[in-house]
Amino acid sequence: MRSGFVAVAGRPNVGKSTLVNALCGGKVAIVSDKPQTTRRRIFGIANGDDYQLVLADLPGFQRPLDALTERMQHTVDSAFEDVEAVLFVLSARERIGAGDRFIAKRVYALDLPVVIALNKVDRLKAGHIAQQMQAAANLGNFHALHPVSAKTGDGIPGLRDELTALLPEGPRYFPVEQRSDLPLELQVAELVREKALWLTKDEVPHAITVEVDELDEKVLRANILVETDSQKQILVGKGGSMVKQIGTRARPEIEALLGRTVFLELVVKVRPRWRRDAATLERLGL
Ligand SMILES: Nc1nc2c(ncn2[C@@H]2O[C@H](COP(=O)(O)OP(=O)(O)OP(=O)(O)O)[C@@H](O)[C@H]2O)c(=O)[nH]1
Ligand SMILES: [Mg+2]
Repeated sequence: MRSGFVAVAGRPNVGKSTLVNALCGGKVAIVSDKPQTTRRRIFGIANGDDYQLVLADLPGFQRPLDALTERMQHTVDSAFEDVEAVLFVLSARERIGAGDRFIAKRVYALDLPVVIALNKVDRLKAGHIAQQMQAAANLGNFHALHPVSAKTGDGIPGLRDELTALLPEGPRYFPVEQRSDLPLELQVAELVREKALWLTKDEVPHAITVEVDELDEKVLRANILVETDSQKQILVGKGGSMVKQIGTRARPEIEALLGRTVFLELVVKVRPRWRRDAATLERLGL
Protein backbone atom coordinates (compact mmCIF):
# COMPACT_ATOMS: atom_id res chain seq x y z
CA MET A 1 0.00 0.00 0.00
CA ARG A 2 1.40 3.40 -1.04
CA SER A 3 0.01 6.66 0.25
CA GLY A 4 0.84 10.31 0.61
CA PHE A 5 0.23 13.93 -0.24
CA VAL A 6 1.02 15.90 -3.38
CA ALA A 7 0.66 19.72 -3.60
CA VAL A 8 -0.80 21.20 -6.78
CA ALA A 9 0.91 24.45 -7.77
CA GLY A 10 0.46 26.82 -10.69
CA ARG A 11 -0.82 30.17 -11.89
CA PRO A 12 -4.50 31.04 -11.46
CA ASN A 13 -6.80 29.54 -14.08
CA VAL A 14 -4.37 26.96 -15.55
CA GLY A 15 -6.78 24.16 -14.61
CA LYS A 16 -5.48 22.91 -11.25
CA SER A 17 -8.91 22.18 -9.82
CA THR A 18 -10.19 20.60 -13.04
CA LEU A 19 -7.11 18.38 -12.96
CA VAL A 20 -7.61 17.41 -9.31
CA ASN A 21 -11.21 16.48 -10.13
CA ALA A 22 -10.06 14.39 -13.10
CA LEU A 23 -7.38 12.61 -11.04
CA CYS A 24 -9.90 11.88 -8.26
CA GLY A 25 -12.56 10.68 -10.69
CA GLY A 26 -15.22 13.08 -9.42
CA LYS A 27 -15.91 16.63 -8.34
CA VAL A 28 -13.81 17.79 -5.41
CA ALA A 29 -13.23 21.44 -6.18
CA ILE A 30 -15.31 24.01 -8.00
CA VAL A 31 -14.09 25.28 -11.36
CA SER A 32 -14.63 28.46 -13.35
CA ASP A 33 -13.08 30.51 -16.11
CA LYS A 34 -12.46 33.34 -13.62
CA PRO A 35 -9.01 33.46 -11.99
CA GLN A 36 -8.84 32.97 -8.19
CA THR A 37 -11.71 30.51 -8.09
CA THR A 38 -9.99 28.35 -5.46
CA ARG A 39 -9.59 30.23 -2.20
CA ARG A 40 -8.68 27.51 0.27
CA ARG A 41 -6.69 24.30 0.33
CA ILE A 42 -8.83 21.30 -0.48
CA PHE A 43 -7.68 17.71 -0.29
CA GLY A 44 -8.87 15.59 -3.19
CA ILE A 45 -8.50 11.88 -2.55
CA ALA A 46 -7.82 9.30 -5.27
CA ASN A 47 -8.09 5.67 -4.15
CA GLY A 48 -6.80 2.55 -5.86
CA ASP A 49 -6.50 -1.07 -4.73
CA ASP A 50 -2.96 -0.44 -3.54
CA TYR A 51 -2.67 3.34 -3.19
CA GLN A 52 -4.21 6.46 -1.74
CA LEU A 53 -3.11 9.66 -3.44
CA VAL A 54 -4.10 12.85 -1.62
CA LEU A 55 -3.88 15.94 -3.82
CA ALA A 56 -3.82 19.35 -2.15
CA ASP A 57 -5.65 21.66 -4.56
CA LEU A 58 -4.55 25.23 -3.92
CA PRO A 59 -5.22 28.81 -4.93
CA GLY A 60 -3.02 29.99 -7.78
CA PHE A 61 0.22 31.82 -6.99
CA GLN A 62 -0.49 35.55 -6.98
CA ARG A 63 0.59 38.91 -5.71
CA PRO A 64 -1.61 39.65 -2.67
CA LEU A 65 -3.94 42.67 -3.03
CA ASP A 66 -5.99 42.52 0.16
CA ALA A 67 -6.45 40.41 3.29
CA LEU A 68 -8.22 37.65 1.35
CA THR A 69 -5.54 37.22 -1.32
CA GLU A 70 -2.87 37.57 1.34
CA ARG A 71 -4.37 34.63 3.20
CA MET A 72 -4.73 32.68 -0.04
CA GLN A 73 -1.05 33.16 -0.84
CA HIS A 74 -0.18 32.16 2.73
CA THR A 75 -2.18 28.96 2.18
CA VAL A 76 -0.09 28.28 -0.91
CA ASP A 77 3.21 29.04 0.82
CA SER A 78 2.51 26.69 3.71
CA ALA A 79 1.23 23.82 1.56
CA PHE A 80 4.61 22.42 0.57
CA GLU A 81 5.44 20.97 3.97
CA ASP A 82 4.76 17.28 4.46
CA VAL A 83 4.18 16.50 0.80
CA GLU A 84 5.94 13.82 -1.24
CA ALA A 85 5.94 15.73 -4.50
CA VAL A 86 4.69 18.81 -6.31
CA LEU A 87 2.35 18.67 -9.28
CA PHE A 88 3.25 21.82 -11.22
CA VAL A 89 0.42 22.71 -13.60
CA LEU A 90 0.99 24.82 -16.72
CA SER A 91 -1.45 25.84 -19.42
CA ALA A 92 -0.39 24.81 -22.92
CA ARG A 93 -2.79 27.43 -24.26
CA GLU A 94 -0.83 30.33 -22.86
CA ARG A 95 2.71 31.57 -23.18
CA ILE A 96 4.89 29.97 -20.53
CA GLY A 97 6.36 33.10 -19.04
CA ALA A 98 7.41 35.16 -16.03
CA GLY A 99 4.54 33.98 -13.79
CA ASP A 100 5.46 30.34 -14.37
CA ARG A 101 9.17 31.06 -13.89
CA PHE A 102 8.40 32.72 -10.56
CA ILE A 103 6.58 29.58 -9.37
CA ALA A 104 9.27 27.33 -10.83
CA LYS A 105 11.85 29.12 -8.71
CA ARG A 106 9.86 28.27 -5.60
CA VAL A 107 8.96 24.66 -6.36
CA TYR A 108 12.35 23.59 -7.69
CA ALA A 109 14.00 24.94 -4.52
CA LEU A 110 11.97 22.51 -2.37
CA ASP A 111 14.07 19.42 -2.88
CA LEU A 112 10.99 17.40 -3.87
CA PRO A 113 10.23 15.64 -7.14
CA VAL A 114 8.36 18.02 -9.46
CA VAL A 115 5.92 16.47 -11.91
CA ILE A 116 4.78 18.89 -14.59
CA ALA A 117 1.28 18.63 -16.02
CA LEU A 118 1.14 20.60 -19.25
CA ASN A 119 -2.63 21.01 -19.24
CA LYS A 120 -5.19 22.04 -21.87
CA VAL A 121 -3.53 20.27 -24.81
CA ASP A 122 -6.95 19.40 -26.26
CA ARG A 123 -7.44 20.87 -29.74
CA LEU A 124 -3.80 22.02 -29.94
CA LYS A 125 -1.60 21.05 -32.89
CA ALA A 126 1.15 18.51 -32.20
CA GLY A 127 3.86 20.99 -33.19
CA HIS A 128 2.55 23.57 -30.77
CA ILE A 129 2.37 21.01 -27.95
CA ALA A 130 5.99 20.00 -28.64
CA GLN A 131 7.06 23.65 -28.43
CA GLN A 132 5.24 24.15 -25.15
CA MET A 133 6.73 20.92 -23.75
CA GLN A 134 10.17 22.32 -24.52
CA ALA A 135 9.34 25.61 -22.77
CA ALA A 136 7.98 23.68 -19.78
CA ALA A 137 11.08 21.50 -19.62
CA ASN A 138 13.28 24.61 -19.56
CA LEU A 139 11.74 25.76 -16.26
CA GLY A 140 13.87 23.45 -14.14
CA ASN A 141 14.96 19.99 -13.17
CA PHE A 142 11.63 18.16 -13.39
CA HIS A 143 11.00 14.52 -12.51
CA ALA A 144 8.46 13.95 -15.29
CA LEU A 145 6.42 15.94 -17.78
CA HIS A 146 2.93 14.91 -18.90
CA PRO A 147 0.91 16.70 -21.57
CA VAL A 148 -2.70 16.26 -20.45
CA SER A 149 -6.21 17.52 -20.87
CA ALA A 150 -8.06 17.67 -17.57
CA LYS A 151 -11.16 18.44 -19.62
CA THR A 152 -11.15 15.40 -21.92
CA GLY A 153 -9.24 13.08 -19.58
CA ASP A 154 -6.41 12.62 -22.04
CA GLY A 155 -3.19 11.58 -20.28
CA ILE A 156 -4.81 11.46 -16.83
CA PRO A 157 -4.25 7.74 -16.03
CA GLY A 158 -0.55 8.05 -16.92
CA LEU A 159 -0.17 11.12 -14.74
CA ARG A 160 -1.94 9.37 -11.85
CA ASP A 161 0.41 6.38 -12.16
CA GLU A 162 3.40 8.72 -12.18
CA LEU A 163 2.27 10.41 -8.97
CA THR A 164 1.36 7.23 -7.10
CA ALA A 165 4.77 5.74 -7.94
CA LEU A 166 6.32 8.62 -5.96
CA LEU A 167 4.41 7.78 -2.78
CA PRO A 168 6.05 5.86 0.07
CA GLU A 169 4.49 2.87 1.78
CA GLY A 170 1.81 4.01 4.16
CA PRO A 171 -1.77 3.73 5.42
CA ARG A 172 -5.00 5.09 4.03
CA TYR A 173 -5.34 8.51 5.64
CA PHE A 174 -9.00 8.83 4.67
CA PRO A 175 -11.80 6.25 4.35
CA VAL A 176 -12.18 5.04 0.74
CA GLU A 177 -15.65 6.52 0.34
CA GLN A 178 -14.37 10.03 1.16
CA ARG A 179 -13.36 12.14 -1.83
CA SER A 180 -12.54 15.45 -0.14
CA ASP A 181 -11.78 16.87 3.32
CA LEU A 182 -14.18 19.77 2.91
CA PRO A 183 -17.11 19.65 5.39
CA LEU A 184 -20.53 19.22 3.80
CA GLU A 185 -21.68 22.80 4.50
CA LEU A 186 -18.61 24.23 2.81
CA GLN A 187 -19.09 21.93 -0.18
CA VAL A 188 -22.64 23.23 -0.52
CA ALA A 189 -21.49 26.85 -0.20
CA GLU A 190 -18.82 26.24 -2.85
CA LEU A 191 -21.39 24.83 -5.29
CA VAL A 192 -23.51 27.95 -4.92
CA ARG A 193 -20.45 30.15 -5.37
CA GLU A 194 -19.45 28.23 -8.51
CA LYS A 195 -22.76 28.97 -10.22
CA ALA A 196 -22.54 32.62 -9.14
CA LEU A 197 -19.03 32.84 -10.63
CA TRP A 198 -20.23 31.35 -13.92
CA LEU A 199 -22.98 33.96 -14.25
CA THR A 200 -20.99 37.08 -13.36
CA LYS A 201 -17.99 38.93 -14.76
CA ASP A 202 -15.33 41.60 -14.25
CA GLU A 203 -14.90 42.52 -10.55
CA VAL A 204 -18.11 40.86 -9.38
CA PRO A 205 -16.89 37.22 -9.08
CA HIS A 206 -14.07 38.33 -6.80
CA ALA A 207 -16.50 40.10 -4.47
CA ILE A 208 -18.71 37.03 -3.96
CA THR A 209 -18.61 34.67 -1.04
CA VAL A 210 -21.25 32.24 0.18
CA GLU A 211 -22.09 31.09 3.68
CA VAL A 212 -24.59 28.44 4.66
CA ASP A 213 -26.95 29.83 7.24
CA GLU A 214 -29.09 26.78 7.87
CA LEU A 215 -28.96 23.20 6.68
CA ASP A 216 -31.37 20.63 8.01
CA GLU A 217 -33.44 17.76 6.63
CA LYS A 218 -35.74 20.01 4.62
CA VAL A 219 -34.22 23.44 4.27
CA LEU A 220 -30.99 24.89 2.96
CA ARG A 221 -30.61 28.60 3.51
CA ALA A 222 -27.47 30.27 2.21
CA ASN A 223 -26.32 33.87 1.99
CA ILE A 224 -24.54 35.16 -1.07
CA LEU A 225 -22.39 38.00 0.23
CA VAL A 226 -21.12 40.82 -1.96
CA GLU A 227 -19.42 44.10 -1.11
CA THR A 228 -21.60 46.80 -2.66
CA ASP A 229 -25.22 47.62 -3.47
CA SER A 230 -24.57 47.57 -7.21
CA GLN A 231 -23.08 44.07 -6.92
CA LYS A 232 -26.16 43.04 -4.96
CA GLN A 233 -28.39 44.35 -7.75
CA ILE A 234 -26.45 42.25 -10.26
CA LEU A 235 -26.70 39.10 -8.14
CA VAL A 236 -30.40 39.56 -7.50
CA GLY A 237 -31.13 40.40 -11.15
CA LYS A 238 -34.32 41.73 -12.68
CA GLY A 239 -37.17 40.55 -10.49
CA GLY A 240 -34.83 38.10 -8.78
CA SER A 241 -33.95 36.33 -12.05
CA MET A 242 -30.22 36.03 -11.38
CA VAL A 243 -30.39 34.56 -7.90
CA LYS A 244 -33.10 32.23 -9.16
CA GLN A 245 -30.83 31.03 -11.94
CA ILE A 246 -28.00 30.41 -9.49
CA GLY A 247 -30.35 28.29 -7.41
CA THR A 248 -31.64 26.36 -10.42
CA ARG A 249 -28.11 25.50 -11.49
CA ALA A 250 -26.83 24.63 -8.01
CA ARG A 251 -29.78 22.57 -6.83
CA PRO A 252 -29.20 19.31 -8.78
CA GLU A 253 -25.60 19.05 -7.59
CA ILE A 254 -26.49 19.99 -4.03
CA GLU A 255 -29.27 17.42 -3.90
CA ALA A 256 -26.99 14.76 -5.36
CA LEU A 257 -24.40 15.61 -2.72
CA LEU A 258 -26.90 15.54 0.15
CA GLY A 259 -28.79 12.55 -1.21
CA ARG A 260 -32.14 14.28 -0.67
CA THR A 261 -34.29 17.09 -2.00
CA VAL A 262 -34.19 20.40 -0.15
CA PHE A 263 -36.00 23.68 -0.11
CA LEU A 264 -33.24 26.01 -1.30
CA GLU A 265 -33.37 29.61 -0.18
CA LEU A 266 -30.65 31.99 -1.39
CA VAL A 267 -30.41 35.50 0.01
CA VAL A 268 -28.09 38.17 -1.43
CA LYS A 269 -26.60 40.45 1.21
CA VAL A 270 -24.13 43.32 1.24
CA ARG A 271 -21.19 42.90 3.56
CA PRO A 272 -18.97 45.93 2.83
CA ARG A 273 -15.27 45.19 2.43
CA TRP A 274 -15.58 41.58 3.62
CA ARG A 275 -12.39 40.71 1.72
CA ARG A 276 -10.47 43.07 4.00
CA ASP A 277 -12.17 42.07 7.22
CA ALA A 278 -10.14 39.59 9.27
CA ALA A 279 -13.10 38.54 11.42
CA THR A 280 -15.30 37.70 8.42
CA LEU A 281 -12.47 35.83 6.71
CA GLU A 282 -11.86 33.90 9.92
CA ARG A 283 -15.53 32.97 10.21
CA LEU A 284 -15.63 31.83 6.58
CA GLY A 285 -12.55 29.73 7.26
CA LEU A 286 -10.55 31.54 4.60
N1 LIG B 1 -9.69 23.49 -22.94
C1 LIG B 1 -9.42 23.16 -21.69
N2 LIG B 1 -9.85 23.93 -20.67
C2 LIG B 1 -9.56 23.54 -19.42
C3 LIG B 1 -8.81 22.38 -19.13
N3 LIG B 1 -8.68 22.28 -17.78
C4 LIG B 1 -9.31 23.35 -17.26
N4 LIG B 1 -9.85 24.11 -18.23
C5 LIG B 1 -10.63 25.35 -18.06
O1 LIG B 1 -9.80 26.34 -17.48
C6 LIG B 1 -10.56 27.18 -16.61
C7 LIG B 1 -9.92 27.22 -15.23
O2 LIG B 1 -10.05 25.95 -14.64
P1 LIG B 1 -9.82 25.74 -13.07
O3 LIG B 1 -9.69 24.28 -12.85
O4 LIG B 1 -10.84 26.49 -12.29
O5 LIG B 1 -8.38 26.44 -12.90
P2 LIG B 1 -7.52 26.66 -11.56
O6 LIG B 1 -6.10 26.56 -11.95
O7 LIG B 1 -8.00 25.75 -10.49
O8 LIG B 1 -7.90 28.17 -11.24
P3 LIG B 1 -7.79 28.96 -9.81
O9 LIG B 1 -8.49 28.15 -8.79
O10 LIG B 1 -8.52 30.23 -10.11
O11 LIG B 1 -6.34 29.16 -9.54
C8 LIG B 1 -11.98 26.63 -16.61
O12 LIG B 1 -12.74 27.37 -17.53
C9 LIG B 1 -11.78 25.20 -17.09
O13 LIG B 1 -12.93 24.66 -17.73
C10 LIG B 1 -8.38 21.57 -20.24
O14 LIG B 1 -7.73 20.53 -20.11
N5 LIG B 1 -8.71 22.02 -21.48
MG1 LIG C 1 -8.79 26.14 -8.65
